[in-house]
Amino acid sequence: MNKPASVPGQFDAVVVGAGFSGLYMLYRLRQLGLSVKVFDSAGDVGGTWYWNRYPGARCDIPTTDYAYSFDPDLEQEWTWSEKYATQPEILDYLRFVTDRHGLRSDIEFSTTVTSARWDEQEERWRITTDARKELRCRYYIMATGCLSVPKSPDIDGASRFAGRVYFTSRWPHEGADFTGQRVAVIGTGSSGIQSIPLIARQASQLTVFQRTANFSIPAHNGPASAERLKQLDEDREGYRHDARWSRGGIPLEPTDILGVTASESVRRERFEAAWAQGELFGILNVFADQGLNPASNDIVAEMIREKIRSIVTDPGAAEALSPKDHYFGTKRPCLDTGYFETFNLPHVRLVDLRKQPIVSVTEEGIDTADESFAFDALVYATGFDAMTGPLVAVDVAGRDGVSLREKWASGPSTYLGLMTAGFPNFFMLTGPGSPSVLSNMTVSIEQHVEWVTGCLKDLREAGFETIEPTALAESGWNQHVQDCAAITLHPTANSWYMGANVPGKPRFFLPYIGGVNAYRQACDDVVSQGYLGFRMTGPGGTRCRDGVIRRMQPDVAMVMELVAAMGLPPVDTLSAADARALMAAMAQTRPPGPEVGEVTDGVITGPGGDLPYRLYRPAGPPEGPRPLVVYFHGGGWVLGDLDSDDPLCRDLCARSGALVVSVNYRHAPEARFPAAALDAFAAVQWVDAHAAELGGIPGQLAVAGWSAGGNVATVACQLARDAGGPYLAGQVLICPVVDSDMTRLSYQENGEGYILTTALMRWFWDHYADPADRGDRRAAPLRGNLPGLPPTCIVAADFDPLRDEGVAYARALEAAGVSVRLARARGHTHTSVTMVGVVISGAPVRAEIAEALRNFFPNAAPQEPPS
Ligand code: NA7
Repeated sequence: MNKPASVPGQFDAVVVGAGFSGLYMLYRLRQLGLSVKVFDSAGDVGGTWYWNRYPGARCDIPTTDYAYSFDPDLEQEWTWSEKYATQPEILDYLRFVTDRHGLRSDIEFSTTVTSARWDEQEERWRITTDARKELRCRYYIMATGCLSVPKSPDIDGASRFAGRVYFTSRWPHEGADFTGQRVAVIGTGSSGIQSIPLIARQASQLTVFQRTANFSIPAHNGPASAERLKQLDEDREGYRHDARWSRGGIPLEPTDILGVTASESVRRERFEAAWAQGELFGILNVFADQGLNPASNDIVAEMIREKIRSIVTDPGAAEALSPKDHYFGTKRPCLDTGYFETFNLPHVRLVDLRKQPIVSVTEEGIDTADESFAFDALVYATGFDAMTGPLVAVDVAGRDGVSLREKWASGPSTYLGLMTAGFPNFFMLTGPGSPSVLSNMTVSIEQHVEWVTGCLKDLREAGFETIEPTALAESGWNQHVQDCAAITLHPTANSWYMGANVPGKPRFFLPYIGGVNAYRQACDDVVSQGYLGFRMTGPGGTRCRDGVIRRMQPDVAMVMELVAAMGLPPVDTLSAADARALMAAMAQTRPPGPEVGEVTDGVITGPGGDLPYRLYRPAGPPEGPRPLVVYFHGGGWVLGDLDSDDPLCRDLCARSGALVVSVNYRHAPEARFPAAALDAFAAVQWVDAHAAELGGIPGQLAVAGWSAGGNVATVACQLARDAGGPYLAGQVLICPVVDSDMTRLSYQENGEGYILTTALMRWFWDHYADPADRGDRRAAPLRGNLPGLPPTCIVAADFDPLRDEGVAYARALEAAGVSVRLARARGHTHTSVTMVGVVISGAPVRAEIAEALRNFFPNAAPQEPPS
C-alpha cells in the first residue's frame, strides 16, 4: 500500500500517466515508502493502449518481449494469446497488473495535470490539475509516453466535414461500424497500415490518402513463437538479462554481414528469412551496415519493393505504394496483416498525395488538386507530436520561472533523456535522448524506472533533497545523442523521430540510437562515477561532480572495442619488422577508400636513394592541370608506406580536387634522423620541379601529412622557407608530431588505451632519433623558427596524446603571424580520423581538411564530396 500524504495535498512524488511506465513507477515508488499520486486524463489505466483502440491496433514488438519482467510470478500467471497481442489484450494485461499490485487506489483518472511550477523556497513542485486541484510534491515524474499527443489535423477545412470523423489515436470506446459506408483514411503510418485492411472489410468504398509510401512487412501473426517460449521456459532470467543488455531490448545476435560485400545468395537468404519471421528487429538486422550505408540499405529496400510489386496487382498502385523517398528504417517500418493485399480489392483505392495533394476537407469529403471525393466517414491516422509533445503539453516552469517550452524552443535538451537542467527533481521516463521508441519500450521503461528509484534512494541515503543535471553534462549528452544519429541514415528522413511530421517543430533527432545496452551502461557509469554531471543539494550542502559521460564518437568507440577484442600485441613490444608485418596485415581488411580518376606509381631520386611515390588524380572535370599536394604517411618514422595511407590519400584527392603525391620516405631504424625529414624536403623540391609533368599547376603546391608524416611535412616547409623555395601554398598537419616533449596534459590523459600510447611514441622516438637530436627543429619543428611559414591547417584529436603539441604548434604559428586553422577532431583518437570508410564520424573532419586545401589554391575547382 502507498504511504498516505503526511500533509494533505503534499506528496513525495506526483506521476503523470498510468500506462506501462506510470504503473511501474508507482509500484517502485511505493516500495521506497514514498507517498505518491498518479494522474491520468484517461478513464482507466493503459496509456497509449487506452486511447489507440482503432481496428487492428496491436503492438509491433512480440508480446513475449513487450511485457514487464520485474515480477516473475506475473510472468507465470499471464499467457499471451498471440505473437502480437491486440490492443484489448494489452489493455487487459495492464489492468491485470494494476489489480494484482493494488495500484488503482493511488491513481486519479480523468484528471489532467495542467501546470507544474518549481517552488524555489520550498524546493517542491506545485502541481495544478484541470480539476483545479493544487498539490505539492518533492519529485515530479512525467510518465506520459512518447506517442500520446495526437498531431492536430494540419489540413485545410478539417473542421468542415459533416460526416463522422475518427482519429485512430482517440478511437471511440463503443467502436465504429463502417458497414456500407464510403470511408477515407488519411495517413499510412503504423495506425493506418494496421487499420486499413479491417476498415476495408466493412466499408463499401475505401479511399486511402497516402502522402508517403511506407515500408511494411507481414507480421505473420499467430501463436507466440515456440522458440521464444522455449527460451523463456528454459531460462527466463537469462532471457530477460540478455534483453536488457541487447541493442534493441530483445535478445538478438547482431549480424556482422555487410550488405555491400555479401553475395547475392546470402543477401537473398537473409532477407527472405527476415521477411518470413515478421519481426521489426529482424528486418532491421539483415545487414550490419543497412542503417549506415545507402548502398546496403537499398538492397533491403529494393527487396521489399519487389515484394510489394509481387503482391499488388495494379502496377500503378504497386509503384505508388513502393517507398522511394527515404531509406528503409529511417521512418518506423510497419508490421501488417494483409495491408498491400487490400489494394487488390475492387472497392479500395489509393490516392497518391504526391501526385494530387489535398486542397481541403469539405463538408462532403475531400478535394484534391484533381478530384472531389464524397465520404460518409473520415479517419485520421495522421500520427503524433512525438516525444516532446506530451512533455510540453503541461505548463512546466523550473528555476527562475523558465518554462520547458521556452527552454526547448529550438529542440529538446536532456541529460540521459531523464532530466533537464533548471528543472530540479523533474524526471522524464522515455524522454528525448533515451532509446525509447527505437527500443522495446517495456525494457527501456523498466530501466528508466529502476534508475530513477535507485537515484531517489541514493539521494535519500546521502541526505540530499534535490538533484539536477549540470549544463555541461547535459550539452555533452545532447552532443552524444546527435553524434550517434549523425553516423546513421536516420537524419536524412522526414520522420517523426526528427520532429519533421509536425509543422514548425525543430528538426532534431529525438531518440537515442546508440542502443539499449550502451544507454544502460552510460546510466550505470553516471551512478558509479558519483552521479557524474548531477548537482545534488540538501541541508548538508551541495555535491557535484561535473563532467561529460560520453565524449568519444560512437563509431570510434566501436572500433576501439573491436581492436581490443582482437588481442593484438602492443606494437612497442615488437621488432620493427614484425610491427610492419602486423600493420600490413591489418591494412588488408579495411575498405579501399573512394574511387579516384587515376592512380600511378613512380620513383623520385632522393638524397639517400630512390623514393617511391604514388600519384592520385581526381576523377571528372575539369580537364587540365590541378594543384598538387605532397603527402607523407604516418607510422612514427618506422612504419607505413604507400599502401598504408592509400584510402586517406584517395579521400583527400577526391574531396579536395587536387593531385595528391604520396611519397614514401626512408624509415628508421634503418635510416635514422634526419633521413625522413631530408627525404621529405627533397620530395617537395622534386614535385615542384616536375609539377607540369605530373599534371599539376606549377606554383600551386601544398604539403600534408599525418602523425610522423605531419612532422616531416612541416619540417619540409621550414626547410623550403629557409632555402627560399619551393613556394608552398599551405600545409595540412593531421595529428602531427611536432615536439619530443612527452609531458603535456594530453599525454597524461590519453597516453594509454587509445592505440597511440606513450609507450609506442617512446618506441618511435627511440627508433628514429638519439635523445640529443630530439630537440633539433628538424625533429621537433615546434622549436623551430616559425614566421614565414605558409597557411596551416592542424587537426588535433581529443583522445590523442599528441593533441596538445598540435594545439601548441597552432598557437605558436599564429603568434608568428601565420594564418592557422585548428580543426578539432571532437571525440576522435590519433588514428580514427584517417580510417576512411570505417569511422564515419571522421568524414566531416576530412571535409574540413579538404576545404582548407582548396582554400590554399584560390583557383581550384569546387569538389563534390565522395559518397
Ligand atoms: P505516423 O507513423 O506518424 O503516421 C502518420 C501518417 O499520417 C503518415 O503516413 C503521414 O504522412 C500521414 N500524415 C500526417 N499528416 C498528414 C497530412 N497533413 N496529410 C496527409 N498525410 C498526413 O503515426 P501512426 O499513428 O501511424 O504511428 C505512430 C507509431 O505508433 C508507429 O510508428 C508505431 O511506433 C506505433 P508522412 O509520412 O508524414 O508524409
